[in-house]
Amino acid sequence: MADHDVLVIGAGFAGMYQLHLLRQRGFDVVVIEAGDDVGGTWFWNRYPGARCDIESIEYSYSFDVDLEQEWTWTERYAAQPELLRYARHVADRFDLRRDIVFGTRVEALDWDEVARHWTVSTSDGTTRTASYVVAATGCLSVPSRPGIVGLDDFGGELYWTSSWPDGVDLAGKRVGVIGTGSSGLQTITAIAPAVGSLTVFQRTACYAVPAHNGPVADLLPTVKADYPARRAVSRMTPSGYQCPVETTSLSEIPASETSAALDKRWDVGGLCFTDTFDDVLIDPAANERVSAYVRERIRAKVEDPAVAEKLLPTFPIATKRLCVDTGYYEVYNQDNVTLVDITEEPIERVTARGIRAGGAEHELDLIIMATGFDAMTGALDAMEVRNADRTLRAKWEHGPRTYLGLMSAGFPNLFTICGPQSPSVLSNVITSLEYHVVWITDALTSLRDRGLSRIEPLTENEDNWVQANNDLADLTLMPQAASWYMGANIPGKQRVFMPFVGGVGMYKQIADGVAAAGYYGFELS
Ligand code: NA7
Repeated sequence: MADHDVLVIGAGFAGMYQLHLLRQRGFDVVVIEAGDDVGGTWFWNRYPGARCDIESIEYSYSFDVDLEQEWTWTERYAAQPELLRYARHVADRFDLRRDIVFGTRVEALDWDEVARHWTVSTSDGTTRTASYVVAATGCLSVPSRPGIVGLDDFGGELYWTSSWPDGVDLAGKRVGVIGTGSSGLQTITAIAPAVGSLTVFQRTACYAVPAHNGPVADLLPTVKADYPARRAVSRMTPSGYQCPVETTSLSEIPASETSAALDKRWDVGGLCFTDTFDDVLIDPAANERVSAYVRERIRAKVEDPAVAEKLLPTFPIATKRLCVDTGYYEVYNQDNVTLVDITEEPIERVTARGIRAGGAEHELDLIIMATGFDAMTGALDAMEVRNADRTLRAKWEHGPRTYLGLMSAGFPNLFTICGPQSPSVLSNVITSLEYHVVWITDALTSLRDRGLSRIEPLTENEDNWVQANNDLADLTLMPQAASWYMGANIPGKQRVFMPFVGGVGMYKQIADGVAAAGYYGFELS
């Protein structure tokens, strides 16, 4: 007999709901969480300006109608403190903490075929057994630690956006930021008014579209009155959320009207800007039209044309995660802000006094690393996941191999929420994780009801799913960018497009069909 029916790794938004639903179905569950509280991404990422890039009315649980009604979001895009408060509220409301072990990291999982359970070893030196393990470990939870020479020699303060401590005083200091993805952009914009000087080290210029953030109070009564219907629609969209503009093909809009169509979406802002053109990731000409439009917008915002030129992205828009900004480009109009394009002036090393790039030493009091994550596979790779002499890390050496992003052949009874080859990071992740939690819980309930205790995908079906994912990605422009979707930000990582590009609605139809067909492609015993 295992210690637990199910062991869940991680108490972020996925792990919390997984605990709640399994408990409701009568399973004995324990959750192991590395942090000291719930919230996952929103527990760790406390850097100045940290904010969600999906609208709060969409980026919220839909599983409980009372929760939906009682929680009141203040802003269109919720900031990190509000998201963490929400996570804590959910933990209190559903009494989740009593089954969560905090401050403890899972280090190894070992499958025992005879006993039919996983033995889970944790950083506190203990082991637990569980019939099933659900990895709710997050897609962007393991920071990338680029090997920049001399980082340890820096004599000033050094912080990572992904593990920002409380009480950092930036006032009047000479600050350097490395990285211009979503985290870098938000940090740069938030700290620019307070710091003495700001030097931004940019490797790749990003596309940022306006958030048009603001209070959401006016909208909430209508949304709350219609939440169930709204959620049902979101679950069938490609991205797991809705936009207030119709989706269309840019190539079908007459040339004389494309500017107006782009202006309209710019005025809406956020990820809807590209999401509402269904050909932007497929048709190079449509993509270039949208990319060029944003470049023009950047030129118009930045006063110094030479600086503006460095800020212009060249890769196809939306093939890397679009950034959502509030005054980012305008920061470069401040006298105390310097942009260093490290493709022209490469970082040679960090010194005791700052960063030397392109032969010049930038003296700094404080360096902020906003250099991203080992996305999608990082958290699973960080654990020893073993079945006899096989490890998941070795199996995935040339890229992740999953069936539906839910399981991997050779590793029975181990589920991943929002694993590679599921829509996850290309979607409103709350929509995607809720779907996986329900799917997994239904599967476990079905196994229990039928007196079964083992589930594993068949290799042939897994191979077909991997192939389908690659084929779908190759129909798009996505593989053209050196993105973390491709694993391109981690030296030595296999370059393969990791998320499922077919969209949330299509994925749901496939995975619903698999379950309805008695878990087609899985071996149950
Ligand atoms: P991202 O989007 O991966 O951004 C990381 C940034 O750091 C990006 O500009 C990188 O440049 C840069 N980077 C990474 N390594 C280096 C080195 N070695 N030297 C210089 N610059 C480097 O991570 P974020 O945390 O900003 O955002 C992650 C997701 O969170 C985001 O997509 C949203 O979904 C929310 P690169 O582009 O690789 O050239």
